[in-house]
Amino acid sequence: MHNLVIILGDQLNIEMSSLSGFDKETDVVLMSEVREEATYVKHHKKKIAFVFSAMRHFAKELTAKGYKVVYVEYDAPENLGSLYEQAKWACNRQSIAQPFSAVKVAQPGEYRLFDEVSTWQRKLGLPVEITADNRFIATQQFFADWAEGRKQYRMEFFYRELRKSTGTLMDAKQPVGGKWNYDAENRKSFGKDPDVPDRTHTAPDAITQDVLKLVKTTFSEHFGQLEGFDFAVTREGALAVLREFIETRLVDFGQYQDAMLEGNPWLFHSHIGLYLNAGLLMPREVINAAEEAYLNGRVPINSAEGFIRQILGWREYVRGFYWYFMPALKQQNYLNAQRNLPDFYWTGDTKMNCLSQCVNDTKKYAYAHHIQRLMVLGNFALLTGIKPEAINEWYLLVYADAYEWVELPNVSSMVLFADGGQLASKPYAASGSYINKMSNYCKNCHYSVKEKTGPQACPFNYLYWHFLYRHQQRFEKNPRMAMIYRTMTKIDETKFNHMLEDADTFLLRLENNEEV
Ligand code: FAD
Ligand code: DLZ
Ligand code: SF4
Repeated sequence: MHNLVIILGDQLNIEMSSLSGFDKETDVVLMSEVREEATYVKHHKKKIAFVFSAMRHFAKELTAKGYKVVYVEYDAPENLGSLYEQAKWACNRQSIAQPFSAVKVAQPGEYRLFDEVSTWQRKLGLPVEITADNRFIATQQFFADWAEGRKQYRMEFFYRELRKSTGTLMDAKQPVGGKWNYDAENRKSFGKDPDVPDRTHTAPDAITQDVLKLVKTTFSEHFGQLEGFDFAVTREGALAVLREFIETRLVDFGQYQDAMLEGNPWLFHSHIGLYLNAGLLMPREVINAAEEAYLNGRVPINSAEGFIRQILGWREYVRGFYWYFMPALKQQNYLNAQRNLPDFYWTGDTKMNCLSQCVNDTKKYAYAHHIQRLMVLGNFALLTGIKPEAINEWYLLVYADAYEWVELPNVSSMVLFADGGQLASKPYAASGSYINKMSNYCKNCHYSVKEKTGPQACPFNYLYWHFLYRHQQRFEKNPRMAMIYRTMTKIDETKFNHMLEDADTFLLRLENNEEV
């Protein structure tokens, strides 16, 4: 057998299933930087720089270990622009090796590419083996077995199954500490002068410098700032980021995981999402490191459990959810949201300080933390009814950790409630008071978070009630929303009508692309 093993830009781990059984005498790895993957959405410049540099470093690492690697750089004359064309080229290029008897590739993370690769066997006239995507702990079948026969698919119960089956944070059959979930202890905001440790900065080496030059000239039209690139681009570098997180920030991760701070999106988060999603880190080793820190008494249970839940719970769950509900998930629009994406999602130019800060963090770093994505950027999209395809495209291209398998469930199901409640039991809608409680954004805002109506009122306040009012029929029977609908009936009618009018005026301004 002479195998051509294709390694995609987010499969950068020597333990990938497609590399298992690799014969260094006869097999060849193919990696290519291709136009199709780099431009199917206009990814943030920092994301492309990260993926290309990490790919080049991984190819070098494989070569040093004796693997035969054909690496096609973006500007190379033999670059044909798509993964398929490049695979065909490699198969036809007799000089690389003996004619290949098979092509191997680990299952692509995104449905679009999986669908495409599934046609290769017919088109290439060669066996194409799609091996399991082993960058996750749970298989797709594990999720499907759990989901079978359920009406609701709540992360919490899936997570408990994984805690039990992997023995993570378990004391025999009971959760360590007696509780499955410590969320109630994880909602602290910052005081006046929070002492936040710096994140890990990785200086670009020569390979990264070359990639930065390429991205600067080739992808100048893409979103985001390239300057200040300091992501790790190797497994070793990613492990260093993980280590520093475990040693310096995990201890406070729990209590501050929902807090936001002007000018600093990094806070006590781990900043490893991009490394996990590119294969530089594997979820099991990350979970083990956090569990060990708890068992050694270095971090409290609410931090260790809260962090592990993000990875063993949310990350595994959304990936299973994606494959279980695709391709239908992409078409969902339960709330019939039809609005175009406002320009300020690209520019950050809005008088709403929370949104301006979160967009600017995103532009600058290709990063914003979970609550910025959910309760500021997402909340606004939900309340104003931005159409799923527009806001999904935005989220897919702006973050360095974004791939459709994780972005789509988070945006369509969690943020937009577009699946009608398969993922979330109620929409994550909130007024300005939530943002004010969890951040210091409101202090520097043109609008006043305390005011509910009038030109100075925080738009989130009246948009919140407008949202609840226009979807009343859908939500008033939802037991988790009964209280808020009871509160709604108690609001003075004149004041309520005033809020609805303010919301209509605001939505009209948004539609006309006027400054808001
Ligand atoms: P931490 O806060 O330190 O969390 C640790 C890890 O847990 C993350 O690295 C990630 O691997 C995992 N995790 C946490 N929350 C989630 C979640 N909801 N879904 C899946 N994994 C999770 N995450 C992505 O990896 N890619 C995306 O494209 C993405 N898009 C999102 C869009 C929206 C609207 C929302 C609300 C969330 C999105 N998330 C996405 C989840 C989460 O915001 C990011 O994983 C996290 O902010 C990455 O930063 P971190 O590594 O510092 O995470
Ligand atoms: C994200 C990305 C980018 C920007 N470029 C490439 C590339 O040039 N070559 C490649 O093999 N992979 C790239 N990727 C990652 C793929 O888009 C990813 O493998 C699919 O989205 C499936 O998850
Ligand atoms: Fe955002 Fe409203 Fe606070 Fe301004 S007042 S920062 S718009 S929540």
